[in-house]
Amino acid sequence: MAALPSPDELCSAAYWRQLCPELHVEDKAFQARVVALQAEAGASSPQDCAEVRRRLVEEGFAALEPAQLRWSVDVHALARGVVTLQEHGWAATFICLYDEAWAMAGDASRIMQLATGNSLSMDIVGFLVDPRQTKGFSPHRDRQPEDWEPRGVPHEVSSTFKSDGMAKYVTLWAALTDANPENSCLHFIPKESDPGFLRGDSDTGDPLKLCFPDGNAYQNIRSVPMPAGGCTFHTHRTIHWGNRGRPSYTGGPRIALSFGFSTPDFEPPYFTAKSLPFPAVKLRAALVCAQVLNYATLSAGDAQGWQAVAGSMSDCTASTLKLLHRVFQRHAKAFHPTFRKEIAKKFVKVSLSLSPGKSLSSVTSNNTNTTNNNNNSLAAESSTCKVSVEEPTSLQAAAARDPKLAPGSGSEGRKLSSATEQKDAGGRADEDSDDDDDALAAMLDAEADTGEVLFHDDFDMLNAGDAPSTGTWQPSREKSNKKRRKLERRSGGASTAAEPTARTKMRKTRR
Ligand SMILES: O=C(O)CCC(=O)C(=O)O
Repeated sequence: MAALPSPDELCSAAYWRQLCPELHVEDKAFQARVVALQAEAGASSPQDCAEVRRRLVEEGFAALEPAQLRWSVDVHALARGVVTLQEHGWAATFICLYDEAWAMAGDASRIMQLATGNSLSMDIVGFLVDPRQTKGFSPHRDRQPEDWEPRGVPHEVSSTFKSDGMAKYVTLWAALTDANPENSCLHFIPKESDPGFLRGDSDTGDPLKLCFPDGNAYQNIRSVPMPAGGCTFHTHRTIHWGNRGRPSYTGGPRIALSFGFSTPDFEPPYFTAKSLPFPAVKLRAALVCAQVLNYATLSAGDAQGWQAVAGSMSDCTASTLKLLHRVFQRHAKAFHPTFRKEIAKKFVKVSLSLSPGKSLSSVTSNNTNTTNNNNNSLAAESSTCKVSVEEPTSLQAAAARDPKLAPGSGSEGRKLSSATEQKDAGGRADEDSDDDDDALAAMLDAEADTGEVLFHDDFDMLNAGDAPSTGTWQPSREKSNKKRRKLERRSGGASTAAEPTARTKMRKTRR
């Protein structure tokens, strides 16, 4: 990418059309053809859907071969699109800018309706695994009590299953290219071999150790290689991962698109289903930008997994994060409050983890060698996304952030210090840096939006200046307070954070 586009370009159909002319964006004729095809027949037979249901309840995962599926679009065209996007510096999830991805979401929704009764939650993520550089996600469960408790769902895992045993959250993972152990495919631990599946995980124990009490237990692992056009299914409690492929592998990358499906009481859709089957391009752009931020905390705990999601964006700087956040903010009102809160937290957290001019990959390299000081290999922060990451030391290192959010080095082809980006990212780099502090503004916006104190620790830490000395910028208490007051005045009054009545701290949680 010669220069990052402006938020306007990012939200325009024309920009995405010229990147992948083979695909469609807001093409009414194409959309009508898809809808007609979908009306003719389901994407899989009722018998196959019934078998998926049975296997999900019995084992926690299932699979359908390409011959059992009838997608309304060409999955190879989607895979080529992901490669093209990657070549232009965009994460695989940006494939959701195209009508084809939403056509597939519609097909998947029909299968899921029959197999589970769950609806599209809009947690859609693209993966491109090049075994020479990246791998699939490390072992994790998609959801933990920290994710559902804030929405009022009881802590007990049993409350996240329906009375017939079906999970209230199920993922459909579609292989857009062949996926096998050479280039990474998915692996599952069956429900009956996983004590924490229904019982829950302890904060200190390692769920994987419980699954593998002896050598024989490793034989319970089930690998599911899948040709392009096939798909797998797993519940939110099923431990799964994408393996590390063979580094000397010379075939094509493994590309996949995963769609989350939930019940509204467990996890409401990120935006209303009324926007389906083909959401407006602005909404797609906002969702994808938010999803990249949503998964960006992975950079600290599973660097290569993060690279599979983000591609060359894995190396992005504060300026790119800011651009993503800005695009999301433009349409934030269209999203569910819990998702808005989640994205604000993630944006703040990731932004604060960056040193001046540094990229997310430098956070990664700082953290990959650190030992996880808890015993839980599935440990994670609270996050409504499919990742399990070690709690990054980012909050402790928060004062290492860049006050001017100065554009820094980008990855191949990404000129993050481009004029376009600087203009959008403020273009005011030489002006009052207080006005540039999007992370602080995001904290206040999110707190005003939710009426909750979400960032107490971050404010305190910034004010106290107790972060480890990194030789980089550290705001003084006075400066930070001044900035806060200024932002509060701008947003029309003090946020609830100014005089907290109930303190809701950013919690360190585990999965
Ligand atoms: O593709 C991968 O490596 C991981 C996929 C995954 O964890 C998911 O879709 O839930």
